[in-house]
This record gives sequence, C-alpha cells and structure tokens, in this order.
Amino acid sequence: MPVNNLLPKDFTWGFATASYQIEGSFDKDGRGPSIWDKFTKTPGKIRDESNGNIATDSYNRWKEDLQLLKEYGVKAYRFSISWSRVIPKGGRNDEVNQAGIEFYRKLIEELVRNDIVPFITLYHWDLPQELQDRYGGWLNKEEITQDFVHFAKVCFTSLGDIVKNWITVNEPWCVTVLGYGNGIFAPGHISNTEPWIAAHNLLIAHAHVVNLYREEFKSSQRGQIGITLDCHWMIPYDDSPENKEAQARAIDFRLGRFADPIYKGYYPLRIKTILQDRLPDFTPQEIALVHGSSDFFGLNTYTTHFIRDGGQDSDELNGNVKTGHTRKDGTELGTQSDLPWLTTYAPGFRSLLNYLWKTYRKPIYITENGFPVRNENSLSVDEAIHDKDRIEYFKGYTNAMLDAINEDGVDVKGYFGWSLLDNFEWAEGYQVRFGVTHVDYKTQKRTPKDSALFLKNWFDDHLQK
Ligand code: PNW
Repeated sequence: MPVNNLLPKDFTWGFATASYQIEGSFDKDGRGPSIWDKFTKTPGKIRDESNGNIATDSYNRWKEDLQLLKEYGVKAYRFSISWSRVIPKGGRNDEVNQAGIEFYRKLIEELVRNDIVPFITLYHWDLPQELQDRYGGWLNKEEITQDFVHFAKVCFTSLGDIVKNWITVNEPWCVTVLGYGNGIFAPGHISNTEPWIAAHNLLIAHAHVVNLYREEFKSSQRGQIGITLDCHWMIPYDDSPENKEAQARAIDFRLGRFADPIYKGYYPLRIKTILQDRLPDFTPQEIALVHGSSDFFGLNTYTTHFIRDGGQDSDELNGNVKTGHTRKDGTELGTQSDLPWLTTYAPGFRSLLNYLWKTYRKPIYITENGFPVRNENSLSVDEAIHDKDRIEYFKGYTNAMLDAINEDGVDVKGYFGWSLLDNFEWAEGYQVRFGVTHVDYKTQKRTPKDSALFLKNWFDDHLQK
C-alpha cells in the first residue's frame, strides 16, 4: 500500500466512554450525587425510566473493560472523571474523597502499564448536585469558575504525572441547549435566556482551567489541554440564498458560538444579531483568556443534516432552521440509525473536517464518532454482535477521515469510536446501543461485536509501522 494511504505513525486511536454512562456504584465509597442522579428520577425524562445506578458496572469491572481495550489493540482510551466521586459536594471548600481519586489512579496506572494512553474528560455532564442546589451550577459565573478550577487542580495534582491529555468539557452545546434550553438533559431547565448565560460561563470556566494548567502544571507535566465541541456537517437544502444563509447560521448556533470565541476571540455576528442583550459580553480580561484556550480541536461528530430556513415558528436555540436528512428529490442521505437525528453520511464527515481545518487551523482529535444500529436492542446477543450497519458506518467514516488527511491535508491526530460498551444513553436510557461491545444488562456479560474487530483490523492496516 502506498504511504499516502496510511496514517502517520503518531496517529492515535481508541474508544471513548463517560463516567455516568458506565460506572454505576452511584453511592459507593463516598461518591456524592450528580445532577444526572436527580434528573433520572424525574418521571418522563428517561425513555425507560432507568438511571446510571448500575450502568455497565464499570466501577467494579474496570479490569475487564481494560482487557477489552487490549484485545481491540487500541493506543488510547478516552473516559471521564465523575466530579462528585472526587469531591462529593463539588465545591472548593468541600472535602476531597481519596477513594475517588484512588479509583481513577489505579485505572490510569494500569492503562499506562499496558501502553494505552489516557485521554481524560473533566466534565462529561455529571455536575455535583450540591453545586446546582447551592448556586444554580453553570448559571453562576464566579462560583462555577472557582469550583471547576479547584476540581481540575485536584485532578492535575493527583493524576497529572501520568495523564498528558486533558479535555475540560464535553460538548458545551449539549450541556447548555439540552440542559438549560429545552430540558431534555439534566438539570432539565427550559428557558430562552439561561442557555446563553450557562454557555458563556462555561467558556470562561473552561478558559480558567486551561490557564491554570498552563501556568502551574504544563512545564512539569508536559501535557496538552483543550475542549471537545460537537457538530454535525450541515448542507443547505438547496441553492436558495435563504437556505445557504440558514446553513451558515445553523453552524454558528451549533459550533461557532463556542469555537469562534475560543479559536478566533469573538462571538459570531449572526448570534449577536439574533440574541442581542441576551448574549452576555466578555470583559477584555475574559476574552483574552478564552481566546486560544485550547491546544487542539476536540470534535464529536456523528452525522450530516440538510438545513432549511425555518421562519419565525422554528427553534431559536438552533438558529431558526429546519433540519432533515431527506433530499429535495425525496431520496435519503444514508442509512437510518436508532436515533432520529443520526443517519450515515461519510462524505459529510470529510467536508466537516475540511471546514474545521480551513476555519480554525487547529490539529483535530475526533473524540467521538459512532452509530447505534436501528432496533439493535430488540435483538438477541448472537444477532446483535453481527452489527453490519455499524461496520458500514465505521468503514465509511474512517476512510473519509483518511482521505481528509492524505488528500485534503487536514491535520487529524486521533480518532475515538463511541463507544467501548453499550451504556446508559442519557434520555434514551438503555434502549439505544452505541457500543462495539454488547452488554447484557442483567448479567453484565460483555461480548465483542464484529465492529470492534473491524476497527482493530482497519487501524492495523492503516497505521504506518
Ligand atoms: C454525545 N444530538 O451526545 C455524548 O458525548 C455521549 O455521551 C453520547 O452517548 C453520544 O454523543 C451519543 O449520543 C450527544 O442531539 C447527544 O445531536 C445528543 C446529540 C449529539 C451528541
């Protein structure tokens, strides 16, 4: 195979998970409750009325999970730290729970011993409930900034000697729009002002954590730190000027409102124009800290949408657009997954990578990418593990990434499949499965799906030796 069909030697790959989705043991060894522990108790919020009390029991079965990672031949593993396991009440004056730190320390040491590089997310949505109760969580700029910085400092101090890759926050769009805008995620607020305040504060808190790392830890620990944003690729429904403008607006509302302040130093004009006074201003000191506050572009991406101008009655949270995956001529973009918003369209992935590279010029880590096979949850294990549609998805997306790197010159540094295991899929409960490993939730038995082997072989074939 010619070299230009390969990935650079230092390209990294693996699988991703998140604490609340896999750990379980919600009250073990001193863990405090998070906003997801509370939110899952609200009737009607979780499709099957389930929660993360047990999840995939990975707090107890982490050795078995690590064995899977080894079997799959990964170079890296991305997971998140449960804030309330480390600081049960969450705040800067609250007690630190050594048992929580030790859990992550053991896991990380074992990963490193096995040559698996840890990528750690500090905040994957499980805010300590106490901080939500005390001051409204992300709505209180001063408090959340100080508490998030303190939590990060505890993590850098106790784990930073063996962790070199940090992600501050996973998907601020989900945190703020789904959490504070339409109430689909914890803490379940519905508002047209709060999502913008929470997002603004989140950017500032993130920037202070990055600043702390750079000032106090980077020179000795020599790691990198950044943020993970999520975005679908978006295609205008047709060539009309209003739909082309709608596409640009939809990208700004999903991505630009986080990426532009971080990588360019200002909010997109389209956002300001629509929100006016509801969009908080940065002080000069704040924006100086936010601008440049990510060493890389962490990207979670799953799909592509067609975008149409939505008019007045559409959802302002997403920029007043209508989304879909059916072309004007009635044909479908790709294979439908188990979630309405997700269909296969690998060329869109390549376009998105090109767009990000051209717009922000930062090395990209794909921190999540994956596919829930339609109706997989109704299949037996023996059927579910032959996950043909997931393999097709991964085949298309990995090859699209390869073309973006080798033909278009996009700087992609790593790729993480979502997810190592079937797990608690937030508002969908356990009904939707994203894993490359099947989990039987009654017995906690793990069974590798064909897609795990597919990715192992694909990276074996495409990594320069
Ligand atoms: C991401 N959307 O969430 C999260 O980072 C994961 O924890 C999650 O399991 C995974 O993707 C699959 O859903 C998203 O509505 C949730 O567009 C919703 C959306 C996108 C990403």
